[in-house]
Amino acid sequence: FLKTSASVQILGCDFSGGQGKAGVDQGPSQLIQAGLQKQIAQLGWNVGYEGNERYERIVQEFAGKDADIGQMKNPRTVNAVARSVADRVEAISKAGDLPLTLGGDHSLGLGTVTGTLRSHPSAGVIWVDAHADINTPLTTDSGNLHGCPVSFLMGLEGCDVAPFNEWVQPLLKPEGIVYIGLRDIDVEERKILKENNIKCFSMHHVDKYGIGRVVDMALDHLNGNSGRRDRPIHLSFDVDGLDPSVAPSTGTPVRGGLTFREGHYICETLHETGCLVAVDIMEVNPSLMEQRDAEATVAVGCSLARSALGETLL
Ligand code: Z70
Ligand code: MN
Ligand code: MN
Ligand code: MN
Repeated sequence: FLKTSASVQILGCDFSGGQGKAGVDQGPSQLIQAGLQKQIAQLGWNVGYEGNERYERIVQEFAGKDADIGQMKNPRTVNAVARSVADRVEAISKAGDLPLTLGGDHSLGLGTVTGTLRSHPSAGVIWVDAHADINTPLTTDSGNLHGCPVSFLMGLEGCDVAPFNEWVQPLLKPEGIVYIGLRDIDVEERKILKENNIKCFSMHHVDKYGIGRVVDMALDHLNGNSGRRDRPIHLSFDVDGLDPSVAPSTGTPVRGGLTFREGHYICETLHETGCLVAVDIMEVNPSLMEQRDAEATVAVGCSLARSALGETLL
């Protein structure tokens, strides 16, 4: 657990193939250039940084030869990248370090959560996002695989499909994930969420209960209302969960999102549990909007990561 791990290993995933907009592959290098590695070191962690060229090589390997499979776009590339991410996150986690994965688009979540669950089979997931990312190859209209990682993690109907079925295991149970921040859900995703009885705190719930009670209820849900708070937690934070006024440079901004403080409160509280075993900061796209918007979005990405690693607690 985070309590005992003294090292953070940053995995920079320069990858945009799970959606259609270029530039999200520049998220990791911009977060690093903004000083993230040093900032985390100043919190008292040993910090390593790896990744980028590994994923560039995979993207090159499939360039020009990755035709759609059914609705799915860039399936071989997304598959190979997620598989590689899963192996790295697993290895980092099993070495007792905390993997901090920087995206890149959220199709990477298939890799990060798989890696975590191989290392900590009992881990629960907190998925902060405007979107549920639970389309299947059968329900996706866009064909963008960043809208599908959660369904693959659960092995929902339609996900037993090549090339993913060469390695993806249904490691995540519907009761093992909680969403916070939802406000843009497709019709068929809504059905999937209902049928599988998946715990969702939409922006409506954040308004109704306040972020404090929402995070409390999320932790209670993952811990089976046991009163104990000892389940390992993977935080997968899509910056579009934040309001576009806070994180404008992202591929699919949706108004009415989490405030700066609400986003940070989630990270701080999860740090406070001592049970965080992995963190993802996803969908930072510095090429969108004005330069100052990009800088603000990169800065908030760094700041969320620092909060998850204990910055704001005294
Ligand atoms: C839509 C789809 C999505 C992020 C957009 C959108 C999914 N449900 N995820 N932006 N981060 O295309 O499946
Ligand atoms: Mn997402
Ligand atoms: Mn999203
Ligand atoms: Mn559809």
